[in-house]
Amino acid sequence: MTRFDGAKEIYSAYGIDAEKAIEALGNVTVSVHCWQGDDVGGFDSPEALSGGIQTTGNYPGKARTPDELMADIDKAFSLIPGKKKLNLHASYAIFDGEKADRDALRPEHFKKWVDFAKERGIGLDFNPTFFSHPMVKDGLTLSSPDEAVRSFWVEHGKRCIEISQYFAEETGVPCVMNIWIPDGCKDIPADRLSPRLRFKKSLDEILSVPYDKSKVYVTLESKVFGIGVESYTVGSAEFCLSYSAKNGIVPLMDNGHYHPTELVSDKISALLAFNDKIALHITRGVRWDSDHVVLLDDETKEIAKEIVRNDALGRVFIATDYFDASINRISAWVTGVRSVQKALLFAMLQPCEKMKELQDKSDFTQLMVLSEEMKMMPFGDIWNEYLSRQGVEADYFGNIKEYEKKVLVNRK
Ligand code: RNT
Ligand code: ZN
Repeated sequence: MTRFDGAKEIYSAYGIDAEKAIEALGNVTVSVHCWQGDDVGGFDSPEALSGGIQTTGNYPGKARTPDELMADIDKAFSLIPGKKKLNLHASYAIFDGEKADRDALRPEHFKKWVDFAKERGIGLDFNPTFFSHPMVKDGLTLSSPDEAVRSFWVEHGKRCIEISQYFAEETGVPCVMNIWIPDGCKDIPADRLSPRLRFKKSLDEILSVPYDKSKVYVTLESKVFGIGVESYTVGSAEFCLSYSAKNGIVPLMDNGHYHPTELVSDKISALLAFNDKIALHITRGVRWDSDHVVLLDDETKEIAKEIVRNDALGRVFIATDYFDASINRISAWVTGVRSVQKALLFAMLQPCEKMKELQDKSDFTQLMVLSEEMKMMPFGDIWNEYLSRQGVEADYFGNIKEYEKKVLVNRK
């Protein structure tokens, strides 16, 4: 008997079908962020990373060109099982001849990414880039009181909707376009309302561009604070939720964007009660929104459980968002995305119905015992079977080390 057969039997004693779980996991798409490969650098300007987000570390091998980033994505994707999308930022535009500024970006500046996606049979997601740019004035973009600044960024948003629709049409896969702005204040503002009203107006203007809602899903990401933006963020949770609800767009929760005792796993069901679709940025904040690599930790598992046991896999856009420059970047990619997938598989292997029954009977004693029992189940054997069926190596470290020696260390 193989380890998988043994594990399958153990699970089936609890009424859990491991084969079904493996099949279901193979159908889940994770949108993998491109920006782990180059520390959120992008290719459109030499500006340093700004907007209150930060990468730390200088591990060798950061991708410096589109070709290098594409090669690294290929390497990472070859070691990540299951369905993937690639999540791009506008700052990753590729210019052949003349450069275009953010308010003049056009589909052709992303043609190489579309070719890349088509060759690999994957979809693309997109993000306007409202940071790392000279038109960010006093830390503000869509909420700026300077009309030239505000309208520049509105135009950027509009261009991005056009590009998102182009992605969807070319790849045949709907595109999720996420809006996140870094706008806010380091210290106590005198006026919290006006910037929010300007942000609201800017979003209305961006969304006035006609687009096909079956092809482009616009999402709005909130945030509690950022470095240098500690006292006030324009796009707070309440603002973004209210705007999304009123305007028929999709709320996005990044689990690094809340106070540390708040849990996104608890928020998912609240949003599912009111939204057909929701979106997630899965990350790991350590004491702050530090964007550490996602691990198979308790909160990641709890997030996955909330998606799986509420039968919401078709309603939640799952994306990763972290950036670690202190370790091998490809390993960071693979470890983080695999962690999300492991968490989903773990959730698929829970006796969810039985557990709900126990809750309804208020039998929290048995619920606790059963939950703890589940942690000791031979989950790893099911995961390994999944990897082998997907034709992906379980041990990726050696493979990545080889690539580091052959390719990454030569990037000086
Ligand atoms: C920042 C947000 C945002 C970015 C990316 C690069 O706090 O999480 O999603 O990480 O757009
Ligand atoms: Zn995010």
